[in-house]
Amino acid sequence: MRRWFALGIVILNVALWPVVAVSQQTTGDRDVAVEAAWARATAPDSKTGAVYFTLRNTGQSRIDLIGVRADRASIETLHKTVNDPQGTTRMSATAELRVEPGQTVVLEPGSIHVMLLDLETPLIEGKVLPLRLKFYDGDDLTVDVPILAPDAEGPTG
Ligand SMILES: [Cu+2]
Repeated sequence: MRRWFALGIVILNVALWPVVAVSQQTTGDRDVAVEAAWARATAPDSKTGAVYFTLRNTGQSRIDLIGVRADRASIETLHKTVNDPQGTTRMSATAELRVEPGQTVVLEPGSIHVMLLDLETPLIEGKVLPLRLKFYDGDDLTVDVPILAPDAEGPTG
């Protein structure tokens, strides 16, 4: 009995790895669209990864993204890449991401991204990483993030 149960879990896990080109989801009481989510595959020995997506506010009220969670990382933060006057590129943590009604925020390389630290397993090309987004009003949203090639520049090219 227990063995069959375990097998069921394995089949369910396989079913949860769909090939998703674009993630677009909307929550119930408010309009949040997460589009074009993607991540680069990571090297086998790498403990860090980054996730990018477009966050669109199609509703009437402000959206505050206050947290992100991925099961395979122990720390997830919102980062912003900045170039200081000396020409050094640094990443700094951003506590939240605010999107006003009608606005769109694009997370992309060299700019805002979700930083995954202390990854338990590498991000493998062709797989999908479920990422939970937590909003200030208590809503959360799970996005299936397609993992692209290590040198990918985005979901379309
Ligand atoms: Cu970062």
